[in-house]
Amino acid sequence: MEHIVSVIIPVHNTAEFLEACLQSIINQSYDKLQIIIVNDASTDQSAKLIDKFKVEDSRIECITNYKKMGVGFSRNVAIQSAKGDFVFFVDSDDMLHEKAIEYLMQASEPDTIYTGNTVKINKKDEIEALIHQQEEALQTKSLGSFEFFKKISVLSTLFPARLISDLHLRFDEQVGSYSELSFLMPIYNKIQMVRINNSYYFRRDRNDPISNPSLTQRENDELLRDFADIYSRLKSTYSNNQEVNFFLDKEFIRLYRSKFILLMKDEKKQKTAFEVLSPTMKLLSARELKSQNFVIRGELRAIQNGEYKKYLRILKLHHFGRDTKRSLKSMNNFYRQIYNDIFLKRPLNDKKVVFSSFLGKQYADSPKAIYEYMVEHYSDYEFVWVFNETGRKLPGNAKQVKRFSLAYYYHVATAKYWVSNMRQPLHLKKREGNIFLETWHGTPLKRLVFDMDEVYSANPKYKKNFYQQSRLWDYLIAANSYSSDIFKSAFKFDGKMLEYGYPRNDTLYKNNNDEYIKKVKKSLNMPLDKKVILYAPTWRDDEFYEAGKYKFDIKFDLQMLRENLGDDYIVILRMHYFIADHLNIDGYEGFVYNLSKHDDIADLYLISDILITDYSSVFFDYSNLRRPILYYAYDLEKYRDQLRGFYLDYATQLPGPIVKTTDEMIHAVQHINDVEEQYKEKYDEFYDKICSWETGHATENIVQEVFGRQPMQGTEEVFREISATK
Ligand code: C2G
Repeated sequence: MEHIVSVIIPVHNTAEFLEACLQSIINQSYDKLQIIIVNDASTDQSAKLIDKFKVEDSRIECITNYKKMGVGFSRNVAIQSAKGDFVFFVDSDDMLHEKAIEYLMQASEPDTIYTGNTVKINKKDEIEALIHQQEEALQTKSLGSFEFFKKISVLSTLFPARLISDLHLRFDEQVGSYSELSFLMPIYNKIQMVRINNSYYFRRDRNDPISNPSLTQRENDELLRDFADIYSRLKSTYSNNQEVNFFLDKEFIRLYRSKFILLMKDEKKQKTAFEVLSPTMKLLSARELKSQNFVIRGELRAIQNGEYKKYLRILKLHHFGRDTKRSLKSMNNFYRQIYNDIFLKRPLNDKKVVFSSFLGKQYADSPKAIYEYMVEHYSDYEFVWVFNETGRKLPGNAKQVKRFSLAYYYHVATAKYWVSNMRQPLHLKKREGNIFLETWHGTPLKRLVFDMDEVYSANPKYKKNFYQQSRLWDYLIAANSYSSDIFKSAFKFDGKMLEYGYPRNDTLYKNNNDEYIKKVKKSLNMPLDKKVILYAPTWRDDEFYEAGKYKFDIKFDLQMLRENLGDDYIVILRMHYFIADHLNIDGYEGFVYNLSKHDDIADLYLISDILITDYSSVFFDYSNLRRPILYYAYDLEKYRDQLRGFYLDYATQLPGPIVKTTDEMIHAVQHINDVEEQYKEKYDEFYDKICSWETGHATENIVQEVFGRQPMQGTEEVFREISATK
């Protein structure tokens, strides 16, 4: 007779992952399953999904907690209903390889616990690729208790039901995290463990630890509270069991050094954390204490004795030693230590502003507009520009510093104001009194941060880092109400939104005249008798060499373009600032101009007659000029449906046509008057939605709000004269 496996899945608000999880369970090749789902008072769509699966599969049973009871309680309730010969736990955001349970069931030594491989996964298609991966013959590996238990997890493991009932294995119900320790400790060193390498359990590394963190993604102070609680209780239960004691102590120190010590760096949390740590550390065995090195031993002793101040002193020394060691490894680490230890302690200069645009790559965008306005009207301020390559010709007398140089760190540490159009480096610290004006760099079409489901970019910590960085922003500029709404949800921004239009677009109102356009064209050595097509696409999240260095090649046929349009037009190619590939335009001189390295795209908007783009935010800005826009979206389905998703309906809400081939592009350009006529109504609608705040005066409104109004020139003198005559 085949054995039954009871699969236990506690669920709390995981609707976005649950379908994939349950599907992977009902698809198991080993089908003698009792599937017990415990809905722990979910408030999202989880209950609906569970019902749907229940109707489809009679092996599914559901238990509902009407109040949130936690994962320990939920698993315990399910254990009581488990009728199988084995129990297998799955978390509701994870997935199984289709043969995960079959492989474990093939191994059948009695009195042995079989466990599979746990693989961390953060994208849906990674899982899909692996899930169908078939393995050959059974591969087993004997595990020591320490090796098995140190992951403090019951996942991916087949537990004999008899073992659970004989030893009354239960999860702790008082803690949110580490409740497995109570379940696992009674079998520590009592039973043989074997890993079956063919069995795969896919553990989802959730990409949004802010909105819906998994238990392991909780904040360190919550983890410390739970660990301290369960550790203290288990130490007393197992006071006579040396092996369990040894294991618990080792775990405590491991967690202290990897997680809890970080709390001690956080001035807001260190005192409370110390108060939790101190009584708990008293339970640490002398043997474990002795095994630590001199510095750690000193720290642990101070914690045990409740000597808070002494502890902080030792810790400071510890960090100093570690930072110094690190700073000897690279110049940048050295500068960072000087930034932390010296520059951040220098007084803040209330009249210093540090500007940066596109990660130091360009003198452009809203920071440029703000700077140029301030040069004229706020002459008593000191200005610093951050560039990757300094020595540029700028108006005014801004200092230029190389990004991540010692001078850079000095100025970011001592300037009261930061003006940037992108996220600041994670390691920069905001001081009391610092004001951060985040201009951002475009009205969004593609979904951003917390509005994205999957993250395909080079950095899997995108959401977490973004959240941390955007907490430092005091002001954020939104060019239209559409952006303002999106930024609130996508960035979870709750600071001051500046709603005056984009400083970077003021030039589109001030300089949209023949004289200016001719001047720019001449400076770029362009013919004055040809019309200009500007091609400015965006980057593709999944095509990169490394973070910040993306691939791109032109997909339309330049030769065909020249043959058909060359008499009347020239073409500007303008790549996104993330693109690392160099375009080869040999042979197209005089027809194609590669201006990817040109600083400010606004001038390119002004000199062009038609914009061709894809999903870049450039068309929002360009629409201020009311000139025609074509959308060359050769990979629309992939980009929209898989990589990003959009805020607008791409097929119906754009102010111009989608062209997918070179032929269609040429045809649209040749009939551009018809295109304009055809899209007139949509364009007007779009213009009203996107450009209604733009007056050409966004910069001055924003500068006055952030930096305060400057006294009118001459006012002080007049005032002084009046006072003197009184
Ligand atoms: N840009 C440019 N040249 C391009 C593409 C973009 O100079 N070929 C500049 C434009 O100023 C544009 C900005 O970079 O508005 C942002 O580029 P996007 O293509 O929109 O992409 P991204 O950097 O991902 O920003 O809310 C906007 C989004 O964040 C998009």
